[in-house]
Amino acid sequence: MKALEGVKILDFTHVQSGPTCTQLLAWLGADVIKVERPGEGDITRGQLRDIPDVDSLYFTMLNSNKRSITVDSKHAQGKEVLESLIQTCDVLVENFAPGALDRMGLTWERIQELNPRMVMASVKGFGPGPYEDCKVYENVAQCAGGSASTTGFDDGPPLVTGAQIGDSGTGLHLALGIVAALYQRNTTGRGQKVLAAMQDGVLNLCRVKLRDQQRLAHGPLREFPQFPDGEFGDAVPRAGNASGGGQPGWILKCKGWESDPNAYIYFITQAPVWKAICEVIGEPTWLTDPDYAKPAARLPRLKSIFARIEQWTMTKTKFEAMEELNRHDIPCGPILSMKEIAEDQSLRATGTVVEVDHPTRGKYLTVGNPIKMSDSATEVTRSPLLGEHTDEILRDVLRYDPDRIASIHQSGALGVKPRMAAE
Ligand code: CAO
Repeated sequence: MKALEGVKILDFTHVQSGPTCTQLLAWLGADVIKVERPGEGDITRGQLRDIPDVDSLYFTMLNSNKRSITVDSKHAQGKEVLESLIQTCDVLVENFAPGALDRMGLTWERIQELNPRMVMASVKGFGPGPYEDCKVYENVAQCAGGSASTTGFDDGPPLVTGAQIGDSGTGLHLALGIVAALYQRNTTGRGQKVLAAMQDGVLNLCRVKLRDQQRLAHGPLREFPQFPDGEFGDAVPRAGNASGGGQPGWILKCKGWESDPNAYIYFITQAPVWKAICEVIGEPTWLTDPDYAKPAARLPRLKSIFARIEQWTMTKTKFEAMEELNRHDIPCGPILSMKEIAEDQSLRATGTVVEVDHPTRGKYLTVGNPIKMSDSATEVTRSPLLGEHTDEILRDVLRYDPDRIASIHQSGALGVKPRMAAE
């Protein structure tokens, strides 16, 4: 038994934000039926391809554990199929550009008419306001949500981050909204609309920076690298690698940094282990020296303190430093490359990195479910081929008889007839 067993999701999502949401729901046990445009399907199937004519890793890594049906939503009979699916499913998830679903005739009013219990969940770039009609991709959301202006170094331009906080982050927010709406439906019997705007999702993840914006009114941000010598303007500046929390931290070089771009460690000068830090790096006098003994005294000297600690970290590899510092409970983190993560056996053992077999691609790695539940285990299965389950869904989910299935195929609403999944 899985947590969301019995929940049927009509997955009208594409690209990244929506698919991350429905993939999570599939891992939690929901039956996710991905509706795709006949012929081409989700645009990511063909984007960033590494092997010709094979679904890209972009697609396969965002669409595990789903079934695929191809339906032309603008074809009369395709619309009929979609409306039957709306009547059968519990949740419709979509991340089309604003207005696209309405243009298909699937307004919220129509959806409620068809199925008052339906939860309709959407990702949009922006919530209601001046930008509500804009199309939005990941980095647009990072910029509009406050991440880019606060990321990077003070003397450089704004930076986007590698973590897909706009897409995957918003998918996560939406998944939570869907699960909560399903829970509320148990009491009310009604569905509801759930909206996660990417700008809002990014801002939610950047809330510490809005905290700092308000702190700025009361004086300089003393844990920032701009303190004490630099200037603070009227907006939160980029903090480089400074910690966003109350424990100062920085990225320091380790042995091999000259040739290895990831031979670095994140070092946190947590106050309760200051004694251990001083002993490990060989600066015992810092324990009693009034310039170093107390956290507030250290703030204006962080640059030189980290430079001294770096002299020590440069004598160790990042893994040696990690081992030694953790022996003293000093919080730190090696800068792991994607190669190291892909090869990490402990991540494989927990199912966080999973190898999956695919009929046309062969074996590939994907990121498994980061949420581990004691009574709802996740087995990651491969992404579906385009339209692989079209007939299976018409037959088993919509209970259409063979004549009806044949007639819909004949109409052209499903594209070219795919092979049955079992064939
Ligand atoms: N059958 C027929 N038509 C279909 C279809 C199907 N099965 N599935 C989709 N379509 C049509 C839509 O109806 C739409 O047509 P109209 O514009 O004529 O109404 C069309 O495909 C394109 O949809 P779109 O506008 O959503 O796609 P796009 O590539 O132009 O824009 C994106 C992509 C992501 C910018 C836009 O969808 C968007 O802003 N989404 C919301 C924010 C979001 O999720 N962004 C994250 C993207 S990941 O970085």
